[in-house]
Amino acid sequence: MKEKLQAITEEALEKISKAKDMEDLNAIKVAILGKKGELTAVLKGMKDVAPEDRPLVGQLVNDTRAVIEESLDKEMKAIARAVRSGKMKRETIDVTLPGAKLIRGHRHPNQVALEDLERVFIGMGYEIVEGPEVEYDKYNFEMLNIPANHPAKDEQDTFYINKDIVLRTQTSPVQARVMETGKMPIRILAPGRVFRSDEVDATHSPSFHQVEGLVVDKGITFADLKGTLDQFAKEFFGPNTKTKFRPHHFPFTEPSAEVDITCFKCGGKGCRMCKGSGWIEILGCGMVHPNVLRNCGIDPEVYTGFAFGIGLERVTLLKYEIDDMRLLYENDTRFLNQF
Ligand code: 2NL
Repeated sequence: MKEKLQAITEEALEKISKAKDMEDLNAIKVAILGKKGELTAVLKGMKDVAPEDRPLVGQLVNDTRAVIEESLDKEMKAIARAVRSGKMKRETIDVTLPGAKLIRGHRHPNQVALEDLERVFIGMGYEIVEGPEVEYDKYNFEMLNIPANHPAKDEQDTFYINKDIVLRTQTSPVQARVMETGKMPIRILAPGRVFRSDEVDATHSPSFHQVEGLVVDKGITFADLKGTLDQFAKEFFGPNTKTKFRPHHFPFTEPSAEVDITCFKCGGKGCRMCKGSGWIEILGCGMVHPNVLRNCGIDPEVYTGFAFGIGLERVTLLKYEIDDMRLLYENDTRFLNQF
Protein backbone atom coordinates (compact mmCIF):
# COMPACT_ATOMS: atom_id res chain seq x y z
CA MET A 1 0.00 0.00 0.00
CA LYS A 2 2.80 2.32 0.97
CA GLU A 3 4.56 1.66 -2.38
CA LYS A 4 1.37 2.24 -4.29
CA LEU A 5 0.88 5.63 -2.62
CA GLN A 6 4.52 6.44 -3.25
CA ALA A 7 4.04 5.62 -6.96
CA ILE A 8 0.90 7.77 -7.17
CA THR A 9 2.74 10.69 -5.55
CA GLU A 10 5.73 10.42 -7.87
CA GLU A 11 3.59 10.15 -10.98
CA ALA A 12 1.44 13.09 -9.86
CA LEU A 13 4.41 15.35 -9.10
CA GLU A 14 5.99 14.41 -12.44
CA LYS A 15 2.80 15.27 -14.36
CA ILE A 16 2.34 18.50 -12.41
CA SER A 17 5.85 19.63 -13.24
CA LYS A 18 5.16 19.04 -16.94
CA ALA A 19 1.76 20.79 -16.98
CA LYS A 20 1.65 23.73 -19.41
CA ASP A 21 -1.54 25.50 -18.34
CA MET A 22 -4.52 25.56 -15.97
CA GLU A 23 -6.37 23.04 -18.09
CA ASP A 24 -3.57 20.47 -17.71
CA LEU A 25 -3.51 21.01 -13.93
CA ASN A 26 -7.28 20.69 -13.58
CA ALA A 27 -7.19 17.43 -15.57
CA ILE A 28 -4.48 16.05 -13.25
CA LYS A 29 -6.49 17.11 -10.18
CA VAL A 30 -9.56 15.28 -11.44
CA ALA A 31 -7.59 12.17 -12.48
CA ILE A 32 -6.00 11.76 -9.05
CA LEU A 33 -8.11 13.54 -6.42
CA GLY A 34 -11.51 13.51 -8.15
CA LYS A 35 -14.47 11.27 -7.32
CA LYS A 36 -13.23 8.61 -9.69
CA GLY A 37 -9.55 9.49 -9.18
CA GLU A 38 -6.65 7.17 -8.36
CA LEU A 39 -6.26 8.27 -4.75
CA THR A 40 -10.00 8.14 -4.14
CA ALA A 41 -9.91 4.56 -5.39
CA VAL A 42 -7.26 3.74 -2.78
CA LEU A 43 -9.48 5.23 -0.05
CA LYS A 44 -12.36 3.12 -1.25
CA GLY A 45 -10.11 0.04 -0.84
CA MET A 46 -9.74 0.74 2.91
CA LYS A 47 -12.38 -1.84 3.69
CA ASP A 48 -9.85 -4.56 2.71
CA VAL A 49 -7.23 -3.23 5.13
CA ALA A 50 -6.99 -4.89 8.53
CA PRO A 51 -8.80 -2.75 11.12
CA GLU A 52 -5.65 -2.23 13.23
CA ASP A 53 -3.75 -0.89 10.19
CA ARG A 54 -6.48 1.46 9.09
CA PRO A 55 -5.40 4.56 11.12
CA LEU A 56 -1.87 4.33 9.72
CA VAL A 57 -3.00 3.75 6.13
CA GLY A 58 -5.57 6.50 6.49
CA GLN A 59 -2.87 8.84 7.68
CA LEU A 60 -0.67 7.83 4.69
CA VAL A 61 -3.49 8.54 2.21
CA ASN A 62 -4.13 11.94 3.78
CA ASP A 63 -0.43 12.80 3.68
CA THR A 64 -0.27 11.80 0.01
CA ARG A 65 -3.33 13.93 -0.76
CA ALA A 66 -1.80 16.88 1.10
CA VAL A 67 1.49 16.62 -0.83
CA ILE A 68 -0.27 16.42 -4.19
CA GLU A 69 -2.69 19.27 -3.34
CA GLU A 70 0.14 21.47 -2.20
CA SER A 71 2.09 20.83 -5.40
CA LEU A 72 -1.00 21.49 -7.54
CA ASP A 73 -1.74 24.69 -5.66
CA LYS A 74 1.82 25.95 -6.04
CA GLU A 75 1.86 25.24 -9.77
CA MET A 76 -1.57 26.82 -10.33
CA LYS A 77 -0.44 30.00 -8.62
CA ALA A 78 2.74 30.04 -10.72
CA ILE A 79 0.79 29.66 -13.95
CA ALA A 80 -1.74 32.32 -12.91
CA ARG A 81 1.17 34.68 -12.23
CA ALA A 82 2.73 33.93 -15.61
CA VAL A 83 -0.56 34.49 -17.43
CA ARG A 84 -1.08 37.77 -15.63
CA SER A 85 2.41 39.08 -16.25
CA GLY A 86 2.14 38.13 -19.95
CA LYS A 87 -1.12 40.07 -20.16
CA MET A 88 0.42 43.06 -18.38
CA LYS A 89 3.35 43.06 -20.82
CA ARG A 90 1.09 42.88 -23.84
CA GLU A 91 -1.20 45.62 -22.60
CA THR A 92 1.35 48.19 -21.45
CA ILE A 93 0.63 51.72 -22.64
CA ASP A 94 3.44 54.17 -23.17
CA VAL A 95 1.88 57.27 -21.67
CA THR A 96 4.81 59.35 -22.91
CA LEU A 97 3.89 58.80 -26.60
CA PRO A 98 2.37 61.88 -28.31
CA GLY A 99 -1.46 61.73 -28.54
CA ALA A 100 -3.47 61.44 -31.78
CA LYS A 101 -4.18 65.01 -32.91
CA LEU A 102 -7.87 65.92 -33.29
CA ILE A 103 -8.53 68.10 -36.33
CA ARG A 104 -11.01 70.79 -35.36
CA GLY A 105 -13.45 71.89 -38.08
CA HIS A 106 -15.55 75.03 -38.27
CA ARG A 107 -18.76 76.35 -39.79
CA HIS A 108 -19.06 76.47 -43.59
CA PRO A 109 -18.66 80.02 -44.99
CA ASN A 110 -22.29 79.87 -46.16
CA GLN A 111 -23.38 79.08 -42.60
CA VAL A 112 -21.24 81.90 -41.18
CA ALA A 113 -22.87 84.38 -43.62
CA LEU A 114 -26.34 83.02 -42.78
CA GLU A 115 -25.81 83.41 -39.04
CA ASP A 116 -24.49 86.96 -39.59
CA LEU A 117 -27.64 87.76 -41.58
CA GLU A 118 -29.92 86.16 -39.01
CA ARG A 119 -28.24 88.10 -36.19
CA VAL A 120 -29.12 91.43 -37.85
CA PHE A 121 -32.80 90.53 -38.31
CA ILE A 122 -33.16 88.84 -34.92
CA GLY A 123 -31.88 92.15 -33.54
CA MET A 124 -34.88 93.82 -35.27
CA GLY A 125 -37.30 91.35 -33.67
CA TYR A 126 -37.65 88.85 -36.51
CA GLU A 127 -38.33 85.16 -35.89
CA ILE A 128 -36.50 82.46 -37.92
CA VAL A 129 -38.91 79.95 -39.54
CA GLU A 130 -38.29 76.90 -41.69
CA GLY A 131 -40.49 74.73 -43.90
CA PRO A 132 -40.47 71.78 -46.33
CA GLU A 133 -38.08 71.65 -49.32
CA VAL A 134 -40.61 69.53 -51.24
CA GLU A 135 -43.68 71.73 -51.66
CA TYR A 136 -47.12 71.82 -53.22
CA ASP A 137 -47.35 73.81 -56.43
CA LYS A 138 -50.15 75.66 -54.60
CA TYR A 139 -47.80 77.10 -51.94
CA ASN A 140 -44.76 77.56 -54.20
CA PHE A 141 -46.60 79.29 -57.09
CA GLU A 142 -50.38 79.66 -56.88
CA MET A 143 -50.71 81.44 -53.55
CA LEU A 144 -47.79 83.71 -54.49
CA ASN A 145 -49.65 85.09 -57.48
CA ILE A 146 -47.51 83.19 -59.98
CA PRO A 147 -50.04 82.12 -62.66
CA ALA A 148 -50.07 78.75 -64.45
CA ASN A 149 -48.60 80.26 -67.63
CA HIS A 150 -45.68 82.02 -65.90
CA PRO A 151 -42.24 81.14 -67.35
CA ALA A 152 -40.90 80.31 -63.83
CA LYS A 153 -43.30 77.34 -63.81
CA ASP A 154 -41.69 75.87 -66.92
CA GLU A 155 -40.19 72.41 -66.50
CA GLN A 156 -36.97 73.97 -67.84
CA ASP A 157 -36.73 75.96 -64.59
CA THR A 158 -38.51 73.92 -61.92
CA PHE A 159 -37.99 70.36 -60.69
CA TYR A 160 -41.40 68.65 -60.66
CA ILE A 161 -42.07 65.60 -58.45
CA ASN A 162 -45.50 65.35 -60.10
CA LYS A 163 -47.94 67.91 -61.48
CA ASP A 164 -48.89 69.15 -57.97
CA ILE A 165 -45.58 68.80 -56.11
CA VAL A 166 -42.26 70.59 -56.77
CA LEU A 167 -38.86 71.14 -55.18
CA ARG A 168 -39.44 74.67 -53.86
CA THR A 169 -37.90 77.36 -56.07
CA GLN A 170 -37.92 79.97 -53.29
CA THR A 171 -38.60 79.97 -49.53
CA SER A 172 -41.77 82.10 -49.95
CA PRO A 173 -44.03 79.02 -49.45
CA VAL A 174 -42.78 78.98 -45.84
CA GLN A 175 -44.09 82.54 -45.44
CA ALA A 176 -47.35 81.68 -47.19
CA ARG A 177 -47.85 78.91 -44.60
CA VAL A 178 -47.23 81.39 -41.77
CA MET A 179 -49.65 83.98 -43.24
CA GLU A 180 -52.27 81.25 -43.65
CA THR A 181 -52.30 80.66 -39.86
CA GLY A 182 -53.74 84.19 -39.52
CA LYS A 183 -51.66 85.10 -36.46
CA MET A 184 -50.75 88.79 -36.63
CA PRO A 185 -48.46 90.66 -36.76
CA ILE A 186 -45.84 88.75 -38.81
CA ARG A 187 -42.12 89.51 -38.69
CA ILE A 188 -40.20 86.48 -39.97
CA LEU A 189 -37.03 85.40 -41.74
CA ALA A 190 -37.21 82.18 -43.81
CA PRO A 191 -33.79 80.81 -44.75
CA GLY A 192 -33.35 77.53 -46.61
CA ARG A 193 -32.34 75.41 -49.55
CA VAL A 194 -34.13 76.03 -52.85
CA PHE A 195 -33.95 74.33 -56.25
CA ARG A 196 -33.92 75.45 -59.87
CA SER A 197 -33.18 73.40 -62.93
CA ASP A 198 -29.98 75.29 -63.81
CA GLU A 199 -26.73 74.10 -65.36
CA VAL A 200 -23.77 74.41 -62.98
CA ASP A 201 -21.41 77.35 -63.61
CA ALA A 202 -19.58 79.98 -61.55
CA THR A 203 -22.83 81.73 -60.57
CA HIS A 204 -25.49 78.97 -60.91
CA SER A 205 -26.30 75.72 -59.14
CA PRO A 206 -29.43 73.52 -59.23
CA SER A 207 -29.51 73.78 -55.42
CA PHE A 208 -28.68 76.98 -53.54
CA HIS A 209 -29.95 78.97 -50.55
CA GLN A 210 -32.30 81.86 -50.10
CA VAL A 211 -33.13 84.03 -47.13
CA GLU A 212 -36.53 85.67 -47.44
CA GLY A 213 -38.08 88.14 -45.02
CA LEU A 214 -41.71 89.08 -44.48
CA VAL A 215 -43.43 91.70 -42.36
CA VAL A 216 -47.24 92.02 -42.25
CA ASP A 217 -49.13 94.34 -39.92
CA LYS A 218 -51.57 97.24 -39.99
CA GLY A 219 -50.02 100.37 -41.52
CA ILE A 220 -46.82 98.87 -42.98
CA THR A 221 -45.56 101.09 -45.84
CA PHE A 222 -42.76 101.24 -48.40
CA ALA A 223 -40.97 103.57 -45.95
CA ASP A 224 -40.76 100.68 -43.47
CA LEU A 225 -39.30 98.49 -46.22
CA LYS A 226 -36.69 101.11 -47.16
CA GLY A 227 -35.76 101.85 -43.55
CA THR A 228 -35.44 98.18 -42.67
CA LEU A 229 -33.26 97.23 -45.63
CA ASP A 230 -31.11 100.35 -45.34
CA GLN A 231 -30.49 99.55 -41.67
CA PHE A 232 -29.73 95.92 -42.61
CA ALA A 233 -27.18 97.04 -45.24
CA LYS A 234 -25.43 99.31 -42.74
CA GLU A 235 -25.26 96.63 -40.05
CA PHE A 236 -24.17 93.88 -42.42
CA PHE A 237 -21.80 95.66 -44.83
CA GLY A 238 -20.60 98.57 -42.66
CA PRO A 239 -22.02 101.88 -41.31
CA ASN A 240 -21.06 103.93 -44.39
CA THR A 241 -23.05 101.73 -46.79
CA LYS A 242 -25.75 103.50 -48.85
CA THR A 243 -28.68 101.81 -50.59
CA LYS A 244 -30.39 102.46 -53.92
CA PHE A 245 -33.86 101.14 -54.76
CA ARG A 246 -34.39 100.46 -58.49
CA PRO A 247 -37.92 99.70 -59.75
CA HIS A 248 -38.34 96.07 -60.76
CA HIS A 249 -41.09 93.48 -61.27
CA PHE A 250 -41.94 90.42 -59.17
CA PRO A 251 -45.37 88.75 -59.42
CA PHE A 252 -45.67 88.48 -55.61
CA THR A 253 -44.92 92.13 -54.76
CA GLU A 254 -46.28 95.48 -56.00
CA PRO A 255 -44.50 97.81 -56.20
CA SER A 256 -41.22 95.88 -56.40
CA ALA A 257 -37.59 96.93 -56.37
CA GLU A 258 -34.05 95.64 -56.59
CA VAL A 259 -31.65 97.02 -54.04
CA ASP A 260 -28.04 97.98 -54.72
CA ILE A 261 -25.53 98.93 -52.03
CA THR A 262 -22.45 101.12 -52.39
CA CYS A 263 -19.45 98.88 -52.97
CA PHE A 264 -17.95 97.97 -49.57
CA LYS A 265 -14.56 97.43 -51.21
CA CYS A 266 -14.07 100.84 -52.89
CA GLY A 267 -16.78 102.83 -51.08
CA GLY A 268 -18.49 103.72 -54.37
CA LYS A 269 -15.53 104.96 -56.45
CA GLY A 270 -15.60 101.91 -58.72
CA CYS A 271 -13.36 98.84 -58.60
CA ARG A 272 -13.06 95.23 -59.81
CA MET A 273 -15.51 94.07 -57.12
CA CYS A 274 -18.36 96.34 -58.38
CA LYS A 275 -17.19 96.14 -62.01
CA GLY A 276 -16.41 99.86 -61.94
CA SER A 277 -19.99 100.98 -61.15
CA GLY A 278 -19.56 101.68 -57.43
CA TRP A 279 -22.80 99.71 -56.76
CA ILE A 280 -23.46 96.04 -55.99
CA GLU A 281 -26.89 94.41 -56.43
CA ILE A 282 -27.83 92.63 -53.24
CA LEU A 283 -31.53 91.70 -53.04
CA GLY A 284 -35.06 91.94 -54.41
CA CYS A 285 -38.03 93.28 -52.46
CA GLY A 286 -41.43 94.92 -52.55
CA MET A 287 -44.82 95.46 -50.92
CA VAL A 288 -46.69 92.14 -50.64
CA HIS A 289 -49.15 91.94 -53.55
CA PRO A 290 -52.79 92.25 -52.39
CA ASN A 291 -53.56 89.01 -54.26
CA VAL A 292 -50.93 87.18 -52.17
CA LEU A 293 -52.40 88.52 -48.92
CA ARG A 294 -55.90 87.55 -50.06
CA ASN A 295 -54.75 84.06 -51.18
CA CYS A 296 -53.38 83.55 -47.66
CA GLY A 297 -56.61 84.67 -45.99
CA ILE A 298 -55.46 88.18 -45.03
CA ASP A 299 -57.63 91.23 -45.85
CA PRO A 300 -55.42 93.65 -47.87
CA GLU A 301 -57.76 96.50 -46.89
CA VAL A 302 -56.76 95.97 -43.24
CA TYR A 303 -53.20 94.68 -43.43
CA THR A 304 -50.20 95.54 -45.61
CA GLY A 305 -46.70 94.12 -45.66
CA PHE A 306 -43.32 94.02 -47.29
CA ALA A 307 -41.09 91.13 -48.33
CA PHE A 308 -37.55 90.65 -49.58
CA GLY A 309 -35.39 87.85 -50.89
CA ILE A 310 -31.61 87.53 -50.57
CA GLY A 311 -29.47 84.92 -52.32
CA LEU A 312 -27.28 83.51 -49.55
CA GLU A 313 -24.47 82.31 -51.84
CA ARG A 314 -24.28 85.73 -53.46
CA VAL A 315 -23.77 87.34 -50.04
CA THR A 316 -21.19 84.71 -49.03
CA LEU A 317 -19.21 85.17 -52.26
CA LEU A 318 -19.23 88.95 -51.74
CA LYS A 319 -18.33 88.74 -48.06
CA TYR A 320 -15.30 86.53 -48.70
CA GLU A 321 -14.47 87.82 -52.21
CA ILE A 322 -14.84 84.36 -53.73
CA ASP A 323 -15.31 84.38 -57.51
CA ASP A 324 -16.79 80.90 -58.15
CA MET A 325 -19.87 79.51 -56.38
CA ARG A 326 -18.82 75.91 -57.14
CA LEU A 327 -16.09 76.26 -54.49
CA LEU A 328 -18.85 76.47 -51.84
CA TYR A 329 -20.18 73.01 -52.74
CA GLU A 330 -17.05 70.98 -53.39
CA ASN A 331 -16.10 70.65 -49.71
CA ASP A 332 -12.40 70.77 -50.49
CA THR A 333 -10.86 71.40 -47.07
CA ARG A 334 -7.93 73.26 -48.66
CA PHE A 335 -10.51 75.86 -49.71
CA LEU A 336 -12.74 75.74 -46.60
CA ASN A 337 -9.81 76.04 -44.18
CA GLN A 338 -9.21 79.60 -45.40
CA PHE A 339 -12.38 80.94 -43.80
C1 2NL B 1 -34.86 87.86 -55.23
C2 2NL B 1 -36.23 88.33 -55.00
C3 2NL B 1 -38.02 88.33 -53.48
C4 2NL B 1 -40.00 88.07 -52.17
C5 2NL B 1 -38.79 87.58 -52.63
C6 2NL B 1 -42.06 87.32 -51.07
C7 2NL B 1 -42.62 86.37 -50.28
C8 2NL B 1 -43.97 86.44 -50.00
C9 2NL B 1 -44.72 87.41 -50.46
C10 2NL B 1 -44.13 88.36 -51.25
CL1 2NL B 1 -44.62 85.22 -49.02
N1 2NL B 1 -42.82 88.30 -51.54
N2 2NL B 1 -40.74 87.26 -51.35
C11 2NL B 1 -40.40 89.34 -52.53
C12 2NL B 1 -39.59 90.09 -53.38
C13 2NL B 1 -38.40 89.58 -53.85
O1 2NL B 1 -36.83 87.78 -53.88
O2 2NL B 1 -34.22 88.31 -56.13
N3 2NL B 1 -34.38 86.95 -54.42
C14 2NL B 1 -33.08 86.41 -54.54
